[in-house]
Amino acid sequence: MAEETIFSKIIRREIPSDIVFQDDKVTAFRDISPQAPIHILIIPNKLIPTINHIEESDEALLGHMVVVAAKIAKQEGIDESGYRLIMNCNKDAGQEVFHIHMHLLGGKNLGRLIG
Ligand code: D5M
Repeated sequence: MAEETIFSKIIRREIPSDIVFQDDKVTAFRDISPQAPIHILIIPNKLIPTINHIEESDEALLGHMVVVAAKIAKQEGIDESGYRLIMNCNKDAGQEVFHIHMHLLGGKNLGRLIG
């Protein structure tokens, strides 16, 4: 069994956080250390430690995370100006919290990441 992280407490609302969306599958909340004017994390309610732990049966869940991210981008008014979704896996990508999360970043020109 993987160890719970602080994100499980956020999902259960045991510690304060700025939740912008929650349903039976995912929770989305503002990042405590924002790297852009809008920085929201979308996480599955079930604990999956890293991208490497995603199973085929999780495909719909991962798709739902992207659908929710797009809805939140619209809600935040950045769907037309643009935004970036990022998921980090393990050390070289700088993953700090071992409960997968999708970073939704926007609200400014983020520059080019690749190319
Ligand atoms: O990103 C982990 C992210 O999680 C990082 O941007 C800070 C954020 N974080 C950590 N603790 C909290 C709480 N309590 N609320 C909101 N955001 C939090 P990674 O991709 O693992 O580097």
